[in-house]
Amino acid sequence: TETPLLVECADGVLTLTLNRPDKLNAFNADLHRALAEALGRAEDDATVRAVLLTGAGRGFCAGQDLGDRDPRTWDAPPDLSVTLETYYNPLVRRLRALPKPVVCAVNGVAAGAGANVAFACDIVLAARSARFIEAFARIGLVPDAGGTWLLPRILGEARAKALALTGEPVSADDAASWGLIWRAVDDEALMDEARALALRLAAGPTRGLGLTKHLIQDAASRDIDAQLDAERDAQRAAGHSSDYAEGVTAFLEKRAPRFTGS
Ligand code: T3D
Repeated sequence: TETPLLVECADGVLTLTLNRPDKLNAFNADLHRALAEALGRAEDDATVRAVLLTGAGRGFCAGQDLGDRDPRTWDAPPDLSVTLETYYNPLVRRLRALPKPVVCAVNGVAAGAGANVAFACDIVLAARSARFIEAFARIGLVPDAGGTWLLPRILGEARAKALALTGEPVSADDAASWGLIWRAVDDEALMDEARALALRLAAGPTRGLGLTKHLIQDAASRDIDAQLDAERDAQRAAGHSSDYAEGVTAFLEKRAPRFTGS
């Protein structure tokens, strides 16, 4: 059988392509395990300085593979808390904990956990034809993969509830103007733009970028005084990176910096 995840590393970018196109790249256990392993590599391998996540075929990801949840084959319903604990929650935690930027190129429809996993990435570009669907209500579930945390923070309760309760699709343009994603781009330009962005980030001051990502994520759970303390501590660490010394030297020498990620 085909590998459910294509993994390629070049020029500091680890490109992960969800590869179950016949099922719009829906998550099954094999795909989850492959993603977990690849993100583990992104953590451990210092030559990986950015991750690019995308999907093969016409969809990005249709969420959980419902073929693996067929009630006609049950004796009793499955305990879905187990799959969240085993797969979805660790995936979202890994994406957010990774001290390196994760770019997501949403090439087509992103539904259910597929939408919320995209939103958990650091910079999300979407093809203008892509749609985001909080599909959970359509099958009697609640939004997972961080959706109920993220949506009200970004959208406010009114839009968050409307999307989650109706399962209505959101266009890439609306997702961008509502702040759910960074940018909607023309379909044919998506992968070039996403690759260029990932390459640029991979050539950046990785230490400082990772610290910045975590400061911004953690701000939601801190007050201003605690956040100022966190900035102080992160700046101390950034100031000890060799990329900081290189950045200032390059500025003073009026040349482009050559960051190494250390
Ligand atoms: O269970 C747990 O562990 C709990 C965790 C839950 C997390 C979740 O994500 S729950 C939400 C699960 N996802 C959905 O409910 C979305 C289901 N899919 C759709 O509603 C539609 O496919 C889309 C709106 C995403 C796209 O529609 P469309 O018309 O562009 O495509 P299509 O024809 O529906 O799908 C194309 C093929 O992909 C089709 O197969 P076929 O008929 O060509 O053989 C379809 O069955 C398959 N497919 C799409 N989504 C899934 C899927 N197969 C299995 N699971 C899917 N989620």
